[in-house]
Amino acid sequence: MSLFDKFKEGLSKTRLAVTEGFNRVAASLGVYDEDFLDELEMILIQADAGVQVATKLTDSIRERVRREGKVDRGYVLETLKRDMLEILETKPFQPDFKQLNVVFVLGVNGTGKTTTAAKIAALYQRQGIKTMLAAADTFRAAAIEQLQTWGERTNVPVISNTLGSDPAAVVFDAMQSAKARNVKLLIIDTAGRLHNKPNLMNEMEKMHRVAAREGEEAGAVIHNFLVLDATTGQNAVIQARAFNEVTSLDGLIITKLDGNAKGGIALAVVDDTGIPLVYAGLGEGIDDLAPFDAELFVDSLLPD
Ligand SMILES: Nc1nc2c(ncn2[C@@H]2O[C@H](COP(=O)(O)OP(=O)(O)OP(=O)(O)O)[C@@H](O)[C@H]2O)c(=O)[nH]1
Ligand SMILES: [Mg+2]
Repeated sequence: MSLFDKFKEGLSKTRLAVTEGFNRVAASLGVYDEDFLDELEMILIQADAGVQVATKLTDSIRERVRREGKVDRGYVLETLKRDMLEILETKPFQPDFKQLNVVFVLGVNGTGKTTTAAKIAALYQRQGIKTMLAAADTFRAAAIEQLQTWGERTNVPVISNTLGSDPAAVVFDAMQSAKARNVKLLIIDTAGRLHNKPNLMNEMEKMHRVAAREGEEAGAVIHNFLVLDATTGQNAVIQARAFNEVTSLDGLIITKLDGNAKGGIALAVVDDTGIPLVYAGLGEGIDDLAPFDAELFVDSLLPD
């Protein structure tokens, strides 16, 4: 399956809502005028693009409509695409594998962190990059087993400790092991944490300190990815803001884009935070993760 087909299939519900809405309104009004733009704004809001983005996207077309009374379909779609791409301007995750890269997978409960950690590991392991996983969610018994199961299935070693142990100690062990085995990509799965719980945020800082200290000599590069669940809608924007205040985020991953019509949230979070999207979760399977591609994303969303 091509990456475009993957996006199209994963985003099919959002695509259906946006495309059908667009075509229905166009057919009933028969013209692309100010009324059409009001309706389009609603369609974008319903797809969870957020009020700010919906207004921004339609206002840029509105200016020309005000001057000329109406515009044609081609102009609407071209302008939408151009402006969406401008919002989504991305910075793909292309680490230098000459040294060790440490990826922290962060986020609130249940967003898809563990699954995403395993998916990223599988993606690079398959490309021949020496990869390792660390189970730094020592809070939930099932979390450690869940990661170990993924590790076995994908042939990626998993560093773990016992339930209730200090997650920073797991990070320490994983850093030693990664350096000893010449690992190039260490992915650290972390416990779900709420941004308004100081002790959990302190725990995160401690993990970061340990990784930075243990990685310094080896020139390790640390990346912080925040996993957001598309089904939470606009709350994802608040989560991204809050995590970014405490730790500097290098990338966002939006999961569960499949199965719902809320794909517009990608536009809302990037517009609000300016943090690039690095991956999109498009299903529960190990291969259902795609490097985020703004062009494919936008083409998957808009009518042809
Ligand atoms: N449909 C779909 N489901 C997903 C995706 N990513 C994760 N999931 C599902 O979401 C559920 C939660 O995933 P986990 O990876 O356990 O989430 P987590 O953030 O590690 O959860 P906690 O450790 O409890 O905070 C699982 O049932 C996953 O299969 C995705 O992209 N699409
Ligand atoms: Mg987990």
